Amino acid sequence: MNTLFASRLHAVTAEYETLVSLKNTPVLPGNGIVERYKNPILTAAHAPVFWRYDMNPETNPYFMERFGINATFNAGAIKWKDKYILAVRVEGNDRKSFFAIAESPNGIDNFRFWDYPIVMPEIDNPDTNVYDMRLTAHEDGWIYGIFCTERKDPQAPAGDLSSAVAAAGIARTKDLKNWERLPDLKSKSQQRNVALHPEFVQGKYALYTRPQDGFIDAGSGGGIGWGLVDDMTKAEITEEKIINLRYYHTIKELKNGEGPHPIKTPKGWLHLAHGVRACAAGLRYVLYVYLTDLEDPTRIIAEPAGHILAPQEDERVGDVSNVLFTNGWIADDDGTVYLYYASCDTRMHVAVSSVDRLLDYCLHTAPDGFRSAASVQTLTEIIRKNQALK
Ligand code: M1P
Repeated sequence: MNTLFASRLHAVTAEYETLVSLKNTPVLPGNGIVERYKNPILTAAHAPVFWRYDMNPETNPYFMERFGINATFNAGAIKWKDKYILAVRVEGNDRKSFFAIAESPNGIDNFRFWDYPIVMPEIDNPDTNVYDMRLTAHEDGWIYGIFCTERKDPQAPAGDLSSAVAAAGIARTKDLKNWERLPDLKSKSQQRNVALHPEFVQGKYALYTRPQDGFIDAGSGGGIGWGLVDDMTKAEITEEKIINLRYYHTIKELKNGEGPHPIKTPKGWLHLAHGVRACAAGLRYVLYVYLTDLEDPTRIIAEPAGHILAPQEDERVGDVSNVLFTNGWIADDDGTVYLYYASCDTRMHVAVSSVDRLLDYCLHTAPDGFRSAASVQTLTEIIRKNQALK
């Protein structure tokens, strides 16, 4: 082994081990609703050394990267065999995304990737890019992964090499290693941010959707949709209704999308979603929560105004700046909730709350009044009550 190879191997491995072993700590006091943790839980540098490097000194005498990883983000999540599991969107330097499982013993640090990425079978019309998988352990016994599959727009004029078509890809597994690919969801429009509800509703599978006119723009797609499906092996939505609308001058004016599937609580289904607004700096993606009825998951019971998490400090900068995005959370049996979110399509973070706290937040925080005067009225009421305590 040459000296250069040996010293680089040593340095790169030591750097990796230090990174993946870092203990994480909550950022306190926080806002009482949710506590962010200090370190990102996954970055491109968390990709194993044996993914990025050819470890053979004969074929890689300079110990250089042979497969660069650009980003690790937008992970689905599930508690499985007592481990906190993320199905991570890993993006190579070649811009292609794929899925890989990372696991942690405690949900907040020590995330390590499994040795191999997920080999997602292709269908007749192969995906160009796959990303943002939502994991659902459905009551039918399968774990489903619903993700976005992107292909070049066949209608794009010659020379247009960016127009694409988004659809919901569907796969299922029993062990998170072997995946059975099912046909893509059929629906009237393009789709992204589709998530599977964990229970049957009226004897059918239920999907949260995000109908959109084009690849980027939601257009006439009015918000987060809902549709019932008879059979996931040939999933088709014929009737889609919007259950969480976009509104003028709110955090979800331009687009919104369901995050992971909702958590069942005694007071309703707790939802986590992203909202997008436009501003001079471009698009701003923030996270919000809402609550729907246990019997009718499409009926909103409560939706506090504004975001629960928005990009701050280092989270603001990355490949696609000013973005927080989520498609994974885990509710433990003791009620602790781990919210996994990505910043700027670059890295993964965790914030921790509890079912009780999120319900309290939903049920006792004022909804959006859609006008400045209504916000002032809400604030005045809080101040008046606090002053009365003196
Ligand atoms: O770049 C921000 C996000 O943009 C898309 O989300 P949406 O369809 O709601 O705009 C997705 O491509 C997502 O992966 C990405 O994080």
